[in-house]
Amino acid sequence: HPPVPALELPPTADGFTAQFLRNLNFDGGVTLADASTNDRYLALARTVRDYLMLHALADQQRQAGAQAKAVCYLSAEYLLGNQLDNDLLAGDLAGVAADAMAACGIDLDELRRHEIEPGLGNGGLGRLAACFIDSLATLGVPSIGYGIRYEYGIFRQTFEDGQQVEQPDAWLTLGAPWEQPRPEAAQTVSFGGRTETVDDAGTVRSRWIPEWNVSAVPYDYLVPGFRNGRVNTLRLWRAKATDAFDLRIFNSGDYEQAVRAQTFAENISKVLYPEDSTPQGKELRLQQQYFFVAASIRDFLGRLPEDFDLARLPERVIFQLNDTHPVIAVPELMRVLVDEHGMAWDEAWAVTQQCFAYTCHTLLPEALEVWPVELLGRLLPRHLEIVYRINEEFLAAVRARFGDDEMRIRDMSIIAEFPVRAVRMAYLATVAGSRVNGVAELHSQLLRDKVLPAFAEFFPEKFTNVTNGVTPRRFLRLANPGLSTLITDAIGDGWVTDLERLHELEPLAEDAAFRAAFAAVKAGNKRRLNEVLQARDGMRVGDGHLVDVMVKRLHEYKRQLLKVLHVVSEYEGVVSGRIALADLQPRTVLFGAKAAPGYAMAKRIIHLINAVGSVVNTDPRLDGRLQVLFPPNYNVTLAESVIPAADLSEQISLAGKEASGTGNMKFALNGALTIGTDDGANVEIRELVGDANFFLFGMTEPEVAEIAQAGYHPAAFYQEDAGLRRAIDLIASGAFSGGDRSVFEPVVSNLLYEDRFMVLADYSAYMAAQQRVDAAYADQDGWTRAAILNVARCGFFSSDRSIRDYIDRIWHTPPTT
Ligand code: 26W
Repeated sequence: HPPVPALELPPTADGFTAQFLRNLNFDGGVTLADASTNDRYLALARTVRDYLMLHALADQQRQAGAQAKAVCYLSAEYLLGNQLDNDLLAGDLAGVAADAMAACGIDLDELRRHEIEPGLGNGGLGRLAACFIDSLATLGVPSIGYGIRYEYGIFRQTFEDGQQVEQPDAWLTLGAPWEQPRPEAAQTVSFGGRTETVDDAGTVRSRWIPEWNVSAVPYDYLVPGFRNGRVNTLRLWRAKATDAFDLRIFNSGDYEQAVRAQTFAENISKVLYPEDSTPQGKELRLQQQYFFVAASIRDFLGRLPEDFDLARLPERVIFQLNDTHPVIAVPELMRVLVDEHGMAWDEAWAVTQQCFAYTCHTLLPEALEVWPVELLGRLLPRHLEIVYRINEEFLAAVRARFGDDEMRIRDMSIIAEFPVRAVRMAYLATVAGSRVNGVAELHSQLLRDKVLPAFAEFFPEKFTNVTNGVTPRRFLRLANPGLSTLITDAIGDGWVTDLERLHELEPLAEDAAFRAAFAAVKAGNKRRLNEVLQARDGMRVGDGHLVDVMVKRLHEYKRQLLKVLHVVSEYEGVVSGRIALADLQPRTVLFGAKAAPGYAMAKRIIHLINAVGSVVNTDPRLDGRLQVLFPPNYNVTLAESVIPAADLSEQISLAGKEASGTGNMKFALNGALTIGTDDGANVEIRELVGDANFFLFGMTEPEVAEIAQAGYHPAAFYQEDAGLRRAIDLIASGAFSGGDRSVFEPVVSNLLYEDRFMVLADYSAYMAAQQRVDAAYADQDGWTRAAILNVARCGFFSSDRSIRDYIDRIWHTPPTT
């Protein structure tokens, strides 16, 4: 085609400015003089995207015709965080953008603050998916992330009288400059109806006659690699009513009904389910799951050459199942191969088994999704038949190997019989996938031994581990510019894509000047956090305080209550005179946590934290030496300010319950010391940083299993430990609820009589570990040395390493150039 005026590469400030003004004028329809903050932000975002698009187009050109195997990452959640800084960094555009904004008289920081993060995930699983697509692009692995474009992401949390109130997250209302709708690439997804059998030249085949359709419209996000010219795609699907959908009803003459039907279809991508770990079994959620995987499979198959032999599909794709949420993709691929392409069942099953792999992200039995047969049969009748046949053949294989051991058959059946007939999605994924992985060494071990033991015996070769990781671009380079500069000055900037090079910092732990510089960075990060907290919530961490942080979803197994008991004990100690104020290490305890809206106990715990904070923070007897901060609406953006400022990272789940944790990695990588149990990836962090640089406490998983077996009696710990008794009694007395003993009574009685996660059993060990923390912090120089060693020894936790492990152990998809 004729030459078109392209953006200059490498980018210049003048070129950037010109494109920015074009976007402002022609896309935004305003002049610079009249532009609002939002106009300027949208034009800036568009301009950044334009530059990335240049790379994306060149990348597509390079990859066109290549026959490389691709990863399709199927995830119902992507907790992306802000895009602007991420894309400026990856595209090496920060300098020109800053110059261009200065030339236009625009405050770039104001535009940064204007951005609303896409919160299309709940917590660890969604954030992991976001780190993984960053690493896939940086490593140059052909890959597509597929998910759902929720109109409302994770709710915005506010507090009223210390209690959580949820507000809708209307993240799209001011425009969505990072996405590109591709309506021409829409797919139709069907639901409901029935199946019928047809005689196809002598073979009886089943076919699906669905009842209703929705259209899935893709919205593409550019996923740039770190300065490597690679740009992958994150394709998120939005539900729209199909024309046929409306027409049928319009023709019936019922206009209102037709519009209602449209709303019904579009509800599918309306809102992210805010439950993290306890599935609610809602029909709409199953609709969401099928909606996005059906669209994604069709989309990927549509990228293959017209005459492609689907028997060779495993040479071209691996679908990675991010937990059980996308597992309905298994019967969907079978249906497409058998019903739509006429492939023989056995061949289709062989293909399907090679095309899927499954990652489990939990150990809690209640988190494993199970879909009632009644619901599945109503929504996806053909898929239910397929699942039944998969199960029949699988159980026949089990019988062939172990005989008619009915106990074993009942245990391993993909169909559970009680309390209702239901499909166990984790079992389906395990039977169907080529690999099953846990997300940390301990988790993978427990997955084999406790969650899926019969399957590990039957398919030992399927089970593997890939320890989680986090992207060093966002969580070190961007979030901690001070430390990044210090590291780069010392060892060069290769660490950004080769994080093991942080080991080169180890000798500097013995260098007093480096320690001083490191401590100065931490102090600066605390000031930066204070600016953010002050502006956001009117809060600040105390000067000279140890910054003690527990940020993660609110869940009983994570044991925010153990942290609360520590705070209450310290408070009670000072107030009762048992602890001299001068002996109290000044500390700010910072919490961040959202509770699932229907999780009553988690919400009570939030209320308790706020209640304890308002008493402790204002009691003159504490003189500000102990502060509890709970900024609402913890999200990726706040994490980026909090993590670099932390001294102490709280990773205190009951051993055997936290699959991995990834916040734990982010803190250690930013030079916080961990106080933690022997759980999840804490185990690997401690092995790498060394016992001397980690505060370990609490029961091990085998010890937990043993006391659970013997019968756990929390009240006994209350009886035997005077400190614990005083803390619990103080809460029970109404000291944090204006004298009203009823407010926290459910929390107290749960602790005393149930305590499913053994908070009381670990209390004394935790208190002792906190004493070791205080003693260690008193030696500031020693603390800094340990912090540096944490940074130097955590290169393993790069998500680049995780992705390499997935490639080696599961995907076998080499990077392309
Ligand atoms: C509502 C159903 C449901 C069930 C499970 C929703 C969400 C889940 C997820 C599996 C919960 C989750 O995010 N798990 C976390 O995954 C992280 C990434 O692997 C781990 O680091 C965390 O330990 C694990 O809790």
